[in-house]
Amino acid sequence: MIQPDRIVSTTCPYCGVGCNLRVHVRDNTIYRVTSPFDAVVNKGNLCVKGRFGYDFIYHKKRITTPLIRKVPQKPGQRTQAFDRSEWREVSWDEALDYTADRMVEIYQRDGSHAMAVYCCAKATNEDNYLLQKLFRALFRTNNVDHCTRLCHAASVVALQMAIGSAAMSNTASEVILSDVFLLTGSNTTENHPIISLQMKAAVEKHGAKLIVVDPRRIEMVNWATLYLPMKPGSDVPLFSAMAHVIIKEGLMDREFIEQRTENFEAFAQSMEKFTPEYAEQISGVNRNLIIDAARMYGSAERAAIFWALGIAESTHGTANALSLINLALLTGNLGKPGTGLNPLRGQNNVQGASDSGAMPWHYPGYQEVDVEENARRWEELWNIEPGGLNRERGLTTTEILGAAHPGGVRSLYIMGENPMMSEPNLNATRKHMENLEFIAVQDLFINESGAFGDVFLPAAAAFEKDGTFTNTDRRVQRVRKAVDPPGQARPDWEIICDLAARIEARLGRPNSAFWAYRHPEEIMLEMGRAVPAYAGVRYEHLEPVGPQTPVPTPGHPGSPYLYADTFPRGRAKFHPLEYVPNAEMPDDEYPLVLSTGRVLEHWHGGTMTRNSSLDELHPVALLDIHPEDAERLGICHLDPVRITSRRGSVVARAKVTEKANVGVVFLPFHYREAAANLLTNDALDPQAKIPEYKAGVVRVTKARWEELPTDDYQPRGRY
Ligand SMILES: Nc1nc2c(c(=O)[nH]1)N[C@H]1C(S)=C(S)[C@@H](COP(=O)(O)OP(=O)(O)OC[C@H]3O[C@@H](n4cnc5c(=O)[nH]c(N)nc54)[C@H](O)[C@@H]3O)O[C@H]1N2
Ligand SMILES: Nc1nc2c(c(=O)[nH]1)N[C@H]1C(S)=C(S)[C@@H](COP(=O)(O)OP(=O)(O)OC[C@H]3O[C@@H](n4cnc5c(=O)[nH]c(N)nc54)[C@H](O)[C@@H]3O)O[C@H]1N2
Ligand code: SF4
Ligand SMILES: [Mo]
Repeated sequence: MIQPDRIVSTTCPYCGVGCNLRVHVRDNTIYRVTSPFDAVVNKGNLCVKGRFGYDFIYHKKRITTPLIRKVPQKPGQRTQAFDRSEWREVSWDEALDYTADRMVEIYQRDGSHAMAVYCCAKATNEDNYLLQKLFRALFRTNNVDHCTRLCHAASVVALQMAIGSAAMSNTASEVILSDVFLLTGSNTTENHPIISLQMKAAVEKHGAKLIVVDPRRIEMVNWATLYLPMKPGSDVPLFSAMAHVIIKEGLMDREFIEQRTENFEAFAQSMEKFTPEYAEQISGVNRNLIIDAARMYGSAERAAIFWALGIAESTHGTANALSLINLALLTGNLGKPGTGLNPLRGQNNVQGASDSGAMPWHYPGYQEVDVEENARRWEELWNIEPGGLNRERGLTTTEILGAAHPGGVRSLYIMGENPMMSEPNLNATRKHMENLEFIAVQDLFINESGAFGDVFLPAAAAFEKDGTFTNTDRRVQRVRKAVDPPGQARPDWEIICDLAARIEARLGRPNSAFWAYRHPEEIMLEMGRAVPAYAGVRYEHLEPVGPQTPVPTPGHPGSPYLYADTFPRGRAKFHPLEYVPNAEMPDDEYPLVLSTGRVLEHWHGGTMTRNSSLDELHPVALLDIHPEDAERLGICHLDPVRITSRRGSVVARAKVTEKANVGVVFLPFHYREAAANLLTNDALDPQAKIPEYKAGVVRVTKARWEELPTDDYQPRGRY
């Protein structure tokens, strides 16, 4: 057996569970990843990504020197350059000078509204804090956002409206204390694998009852007492019908409602119409199942709700999330262990990037940008003249690209995101990218978006730098450098500091804000000075277990569950609801609903996992389709199929499976050669601005074998 030179403790760079890793290093090379049995988050368990998915850092396509495009790009005529021969290798000085020159030129000509940045939920809290600081303090813009907009934005907006805070209220592992838990819109086994183990243990070892509500027969259904196979987009009527039953049968917690909530009467009145019969018509779920679910959840001593994107990624995502929040308020299932409202956050550091201010309407700590007192607080901390910071809410991820035209956004800085795979309606996204005047990219690889860039700044991966991630249950955990970055790649925070100093010099305000950090810990301390939830975070207290925010003072043990006595907004608020159908409903031309999402082995646009050994396990795009639908269309297992929506068309292979329900097909969005987002609808939820990824309509037809994407080969993995 290889003897390691060192074993480094760090945090998994993939999902929001935040598993604790031990990285085994020999000769400055990672050769193995394990996890200790006493790891607080994951008890030594890892999924295939944490265990084997680290080798993307060694892939031959990794970029390790700064690059500038050889042919200067013009707005309206930009092209993608994946091949390194289309780029010139340059020094860091040249790359950073060039980036600063181009951005300052655009800013001085067009003003702050021409500038925008995508932050990165893969990068650390410290990286994100600095990048939003750069754009707010130097370019005076709030056009700062990240993938949270495409993710749980609706959950965040709904929780802010009802409670005043958006994070998970409880700790995922507390599920073993629940008598009943409701799981909806979350394919937990594939997307939060270690939390799914805790859920299975809750059922098997602790006798908890599980209610699954999902349009796909996901694996967790095997552990469920009740499974409600709903039609996509019918959440509001279904969960409101549960509320209807709970009210009618007197199962609500009157004391909790009276003492801790408001607006109950208006809410109860709006629930009148949501009878189980009405909900059955819309959701396709038998009324008796809805009544059983209501009784089960409503009469439990401790009941928790877990949800993910099936709720949020909808044109009525905010209402969907409110329908779940209403249920918890109605039954007083908040403020105790084993209860709560738990949106399972996706990226390793999406909670942290949001906390760190990578959002257009908020400074770090969810402080609204249009509140004078907040702006003054940050002006003081960042040494900016009074009135200097922009008081207007910025544009969101999707709005930034929509504004890519003369007079709108001209310069986009992308740190670790891939809109050309992750945004809806990619044919439209492509036009927006083409129309930008300047694009700077800070990533590990030239991904589909980076290929549009003018300049590429090679970043160090999580295994190559220090910092912190905040996981889905608000735990602040250390990220530690295990190996040196390859070539000239540098940690994100260092790149941002060097760039900021150059921009300041060009703007004639040298050293206006502070950029000379020696270690990420100094960045965290600065953020803690103005963000109460992080005020007590000290690197030395993150050993061996990081505390859960809020951590108001140094040495504070952290907060496993929230709202024991009060809610951030005082009383929690019930919201009356109406049913609104999806933006597109099936018709003769497009008879099937297309749901999109993930598989266990891959990550989003695939930049990391498809450049790792994980790709062998699931190498091609498969469209899940129910046997009845397949038979009707004359499609056999693994046949090539063409999937067509109003926006585009792709060819993939069919996976005939009862995991799909009749009328709903499912395509993962990981595969560039069959990009699901060429098909998806870019209609947005009016409040949260999140797109309808889970419910476009499509037509599926048999395709010819030669229509399969050229790099398709016989699937030999799990299928
Ligand atoms: N392997 C892997 N894991 C990941 C990721 C990854 O790319 N790969 N990404 C991470 C990220 S960023 C995120 S945000 C999470 C996402 O985690 P999930 O939300 O679990 O991911 P999806 O695959 O999008 O699954 C959405 C679920 O919602 C269901 N659904 C679809 N439509 C509806 C509806 O109308 N109502 C309801 N109630 N349910 C519906 C789907 O059937 C599916 O079970 O995963 C994280 N974990
Ligand atoms: N159809 C459909 N589309 C979706 C969704 C869906 O369910 N269906 N889900 C949406 C959701 S929930 C999300 S979160 C988005 C995700 O969308 P994105 O955030 O755009 O996708 P990722 O592929 O995770 O992009 C991460 C990038 O960061 C780079 N990276 C990794 N580590 C680092 C680092 O330390 N530093 C730097 N600088 N870069 C790094 C990776 O190489 C990669 O290029 O997709 C959304 N799009
Ligand atoms: S469950 Fe998430 S955090 Fe844990 S090993 Fe898998 S990807 Fe990493
Ligand atoms: Mo996400």
